[in-house]
Amino acid sequence: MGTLRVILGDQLAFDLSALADLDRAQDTVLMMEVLQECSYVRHHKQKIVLVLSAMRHFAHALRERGVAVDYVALDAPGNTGTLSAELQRALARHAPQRVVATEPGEWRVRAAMDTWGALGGTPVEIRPDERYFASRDRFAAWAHGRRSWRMEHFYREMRREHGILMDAGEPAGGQWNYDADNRKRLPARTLVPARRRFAPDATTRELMALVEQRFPDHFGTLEDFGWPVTREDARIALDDFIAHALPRFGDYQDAMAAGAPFLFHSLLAPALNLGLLAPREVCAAAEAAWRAGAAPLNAVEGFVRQVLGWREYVRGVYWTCMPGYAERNALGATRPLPAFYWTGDTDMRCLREAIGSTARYAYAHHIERLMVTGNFALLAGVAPREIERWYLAVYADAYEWVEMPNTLGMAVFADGGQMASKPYAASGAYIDRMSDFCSGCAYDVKQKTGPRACPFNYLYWAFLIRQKDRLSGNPRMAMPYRALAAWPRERQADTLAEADAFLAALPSWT
Ligand code: FAD
Ligand code: DLZ
Ligand code: SF4
Repeated sequence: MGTLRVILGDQLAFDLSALADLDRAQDTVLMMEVLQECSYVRHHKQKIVLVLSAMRHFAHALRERGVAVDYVALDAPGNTGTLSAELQRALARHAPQRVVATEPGEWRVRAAMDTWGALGGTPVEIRPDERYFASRDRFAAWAHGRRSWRMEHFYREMRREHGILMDAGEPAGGQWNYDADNRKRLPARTLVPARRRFAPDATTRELMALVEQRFPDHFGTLEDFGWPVTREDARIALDDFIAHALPRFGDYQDAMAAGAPFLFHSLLAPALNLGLLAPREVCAAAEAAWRAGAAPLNAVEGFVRQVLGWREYVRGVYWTCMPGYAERNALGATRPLPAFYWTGDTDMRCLREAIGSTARYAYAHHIERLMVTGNFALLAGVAPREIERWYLAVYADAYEWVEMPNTLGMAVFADGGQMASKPYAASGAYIDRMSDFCSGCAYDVKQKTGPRACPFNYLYWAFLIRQKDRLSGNPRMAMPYRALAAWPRERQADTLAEADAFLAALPSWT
């Protein structure tokens, strides 16, 4: 046999580097469903179904193109449960001249891949993953020698380099950034578009039964599974987003609303991260909508900023800072994760909404992740690794390369400012401004202390008091620390005591 070409579950692209010089007559593609990848965190049931179903459909599409695929199913006899041991068995089956793979999205898997060359003496070639705008080297070159890294600087270079939303060397519309237009609260009775969801086909239904049987204790429910599992359906989802949601994506990018978990977001991250869609094509589709007059610039720039900016930036941070990044804990946070992150059982409505849609759809949009579940973990001093493992488990789009910097860097400031210039800490007033959650909450967002006071209020100030030595020198934190300086000593002590009592009463997950 010629070359054995390994494709992982989140590498489902026909133009993957591992397939570049495929010889249909001699080569075999190896795809492996393994227990270890399904259980290294307690993945949401929908995430396991999504990945395995997309893998099975991709294998089918490869076979339809005349490619030989050796597909190891999760319940195949003799399945050893790990990628490395399955590769070893495949080497014995095929005796290939060489193995070719594309670098994985996770340090842990990369470390395993680096041992593959020693498995039986077959040469192993690991190729760069070319599905991104910026290679790992490109990001490292940008980051090298800079005292601080800021997404905005990197993003502008990417816009120039890839000619996206550029006119004659200048940013389209004359401005790089439309963030100021993109912070609107959703007016009451706004009609939110129904989103294109995809009913599970026979393959997906079979996997739903398998996952219920093999992973009954994993987080989340399967009833509302509606993710695209093929490239064709992912393209339909992209077209649906561009036509119905993109025009207002910018305006309500930061808004939150009870019972409306998707708002105007794209829902494309699961398909993008699996490889069913390419970041280039989604940016091109958004830009084309603007050029055709079908979507305003603030929406299109806001969307491109997420895909060309944030997504590429966090990947660069991950690979440049790993493996040490995983251990960062700049604020010395040690609290165990409260149990309600898994159960949704809390009187705080904002958290109940965000965790509820997470369980139901394996989805919550960015502001719910950052300013509700993330903000609470930050203010409560949850140990970064505990909250980080939670995010990795519960979302359909979660892979370490993108999840970890968002959690450690953006949500809980565990990297001490490598990624973000200040912690995204906020009191209940922010959540009240950007959502309708507070009106139906057991707590009162206007009250600062007392049994009915919104816990985000005293937790916010207690956080600032506790972290004074670490944060008060940050110029972007000057305003709240100036306010705090005017507080009498007793008020500070009372706030700390109230926060401590609230946190002490929270059951943690055992
Ligand atoms: P949209 O709001 O429609 O955004 C468009 C696209 O931009 C997304 O599909 C995504 O590919 C990209 N994008 C947007 N924001 C970011 C960002 N901050 N970083 C990277 N890409 C971004 N995103 C993941 O893909 N996987 C994760 O595991 C993940 N974990 C996160 C954890 C935390 C604590 C936070 C705060 C954010 C996380 N994000 C993650 C980023 C972001 O929340 C999701 O990409 C987004 O909510 C996915 O929904 P969407 O496709 O509707 O996104
Ligand atoms: C997430 C996931 C799951 C649930 N299962 C598999 C699997 O059985 N086989 C596989 O090749 N990949 C799976 N994946 C995706 C991997 O975890 C992912 O490729 C690595 O974490 C690197 O990003
Ligand atoms: Fe959340 Fe506080 Fe508003 Fe309740 S009052 S929804 S806890 S911000």
